[in-house]
This record gives sequence, structure tokens and C-alpha cells, in this order.
Amino acid sequence: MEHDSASRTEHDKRAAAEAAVDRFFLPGMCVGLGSGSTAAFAVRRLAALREQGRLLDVSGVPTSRATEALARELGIPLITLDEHPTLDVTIDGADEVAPDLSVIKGGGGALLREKIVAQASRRVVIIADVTKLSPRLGTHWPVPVEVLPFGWRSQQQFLESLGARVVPRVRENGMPYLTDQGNRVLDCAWGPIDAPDALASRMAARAGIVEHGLFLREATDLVVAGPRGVEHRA
Ligand code: ABF
Repeated sequence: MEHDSASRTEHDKRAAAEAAVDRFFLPGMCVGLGSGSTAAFAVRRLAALREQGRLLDVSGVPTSRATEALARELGIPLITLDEHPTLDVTIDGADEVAPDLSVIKGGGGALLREKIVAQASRRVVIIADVTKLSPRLGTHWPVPVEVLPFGWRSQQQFLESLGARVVPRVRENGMPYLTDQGNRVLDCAWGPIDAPDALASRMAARAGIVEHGLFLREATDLVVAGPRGVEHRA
């Protein structure tokens, strides 16, 4: 049966997530649980395996309040990074994936905790459907930048001075979108980014910019699903 594109994408997200959990989650592991709809399939897969009596001793660190709520609803044991400062593996989604496994994350607003958890993990597995693949970061997606509410318009001007078209993220009701940490998010469109390392360094050096969605060296693996099935790249 031919899937329409939306159901195809959902099918592929689920396939990538389930393949990643089956391959990388092992008994006794402390894992990072990502945010977004693709990562939610991974959380659900872990719960399904637990219902089969498998991976019962796996515990997770959620990367967002939404992921925490889903994990609690599904009965997955939760831990904190304070209890386990180093995690065995994190499985998480992405907005855009480049051939070198650098990714843009943060479309779901969880980029700060996602990056903290990713950098605390021995292995970071990005799960995605093929629509997320791109020849160069920025081609299809803006880079979310988390900024303190204090002086955020100065950060907007700074990011515009770096060549971005900056859109302050707002909720559907027009109110400012705030992250789990109470910060603002500026979505920065540069188009294809020539020098992501240099751009990341400029943003990291700016007081008031809490974190940005360029994850340039965190991912160790990619599990991607599409019409040709599921593929693992490392
Ligand atoms: C999280 O979810 C974010 O880092 C990323 O921006 C988003 C991807 O959402 P989805 O999996 O729903 O496409 O991983």
C-alpha cells in the first residue's frame, strides 16, 4: 500500500526509532531519552520491550518535561544526571542531518537539555526519517538559539549581524515561547551554513546566548529510515 507522505514519514520515524532501541539499548543501561515525535517512538519501544519482560533494568534521563511525562506514563524508571553523570547511550531526533552526522536540533525547544544529555553520553544515536537528511546544515532548517530573556533583543541584533534572519519563537496565542528553563528561543535562518564551527564559536562566546542548535560533534551514530528501509551510519 502506498503511504501518503505524512504517513510515510511517521512510518519511517517509527522504524528508525524502533531499530535504534533494539540495537543500542542493553540490559542495565542508563540511557538518555530524547524529545520530539521520533524520540517518542523510541520511548514507546522501550516501554513495549519492558512489557515483554525485556530491558526491565534500563533507566532513563528525560531531555524535556514532555519526555518525562511520557516516560512516567509508560512506567519507565527515571534517573537524573546527578545520579548518573555519564550515560551509556542517548537516542534522540533532529531537525536536519548533514552527511558528517552534524545536526540541527531544537525545533522542539529542548536543545539545552538535549545537548547536556548528549555530551554526557558515551554514544549518541540520532534517529530520523530521510526527509531530515540534507547536504549542508541550514539548507532546510533554521538554527534554534536559546537566549536569556534578559537582553534578548540584543542577541537578536547580534545574530542578525552574523547574517541570520531571526524569528523570535512564539506560541500559537502569540505569547513568547519559553523553554523548560524559562528562556526565549530565536530561530535563525542562515540558509546553507559554510562554516558551522566558526558560527558555533561566535554564538558560544556571546553572553546571553545560553545554547544553540548546532550539534556538530555529539552524534556518534545515525539510524535513518526511508523507502529503502532502515540504514545505520556511524
Ligand atoms: C528533538 O525533536 C529536537 O532536537 C528536534 O528538533 C526535534 C525533532 O522533532 P521530530 O522528531 O518530531 O521531527 O529531537
